[in-house]
Amino acid sequence: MFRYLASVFAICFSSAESSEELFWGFANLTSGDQYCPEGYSLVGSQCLMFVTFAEQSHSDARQVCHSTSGELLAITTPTQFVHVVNHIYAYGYSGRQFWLDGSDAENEGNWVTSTGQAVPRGTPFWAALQDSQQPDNAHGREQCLELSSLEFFYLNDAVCEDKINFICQYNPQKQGKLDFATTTQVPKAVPMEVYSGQCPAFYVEVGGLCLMFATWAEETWQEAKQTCGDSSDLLAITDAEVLRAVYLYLHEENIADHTFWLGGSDSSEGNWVYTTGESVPMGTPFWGLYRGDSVVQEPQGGTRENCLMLHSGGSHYFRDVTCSSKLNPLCVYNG
Ligand SMILES: [Ca+2]
Ligand SMILES: [Ca+2]
Ligand SMILES: [Ca+2]
Repeated sequence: MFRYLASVFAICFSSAESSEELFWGFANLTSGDQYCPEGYSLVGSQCLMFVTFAEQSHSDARQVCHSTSGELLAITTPTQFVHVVNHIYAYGYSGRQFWLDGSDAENEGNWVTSTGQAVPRGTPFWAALQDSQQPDNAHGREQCLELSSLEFFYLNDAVCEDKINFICQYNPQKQGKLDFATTTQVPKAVPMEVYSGQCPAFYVEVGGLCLMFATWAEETWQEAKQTCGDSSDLLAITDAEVLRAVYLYLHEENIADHTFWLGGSDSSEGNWVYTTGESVPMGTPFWGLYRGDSVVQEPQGGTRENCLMLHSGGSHYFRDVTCSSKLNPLCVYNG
């Protein structure tokens, strides 16, 4: 029975590998569990088990995953991360903490999965307050990777002996020459409008878009809109893959000390829209965390803060700020 289910899943997956959308639509016609072994649920393109019936240390949790032909879940792409976080909120797991596959126990600060793959660092994966980002190796003793409700399900390093819930990822061909984990986690081609020509002067191709990081201009949000001009808009980020690409570019080019305007605003309080008319995605993994009296998620400025920025000190997550602040425009070419 088990082998039968596994082979059905493998066939369904491989036939739809080129189109996650198609697979997802197809799976929705019937129970998603039909494509996953007992206990596992289809999340994005992976069979995952959210183990909420047990609280274990990191090593004990790994053993449980192994016993169901799985491994602790490795987070590898922003798109996969979005699927996991949305599933947690949709299924009412929102008060919990979950172990993931990842540790720096061997070599402090060098985060790797159980197969030796690098755990992606920075935004939009790890939790960030307005002035600091995980991992913080608190008290010098945090060496295991978790998703914590206390950090709005961003990544955090925690004490490996803590007993918490965990997420297993079905991994039936672990010993085989075809690595299931690899085939399911190859970053999918991200559906976004790709500008196929060369980018105009001052624009660089990032995440399939032509972007201008106007580090020379310090302007209000309204002024920044003007700076982008007729053939550009302030950037509208609706895809976590684009946020990742922007974050990596800022660090590659050593301009991560700059804070940029995006095109989002909530002139109608709480209703965040871009100048392009698109909705601003809310929650994790877009908006940063903010520590005041307690840790909350942005936006937190109410009617005082109505414009959207990628804030340098806050690890370039989304944050609301006063529209009269003087920041650098981030424009996307639409010509
Ligand atoms: Ca930590
Ligand atoms: Ca506001
Ligand atoms: Ca704010």
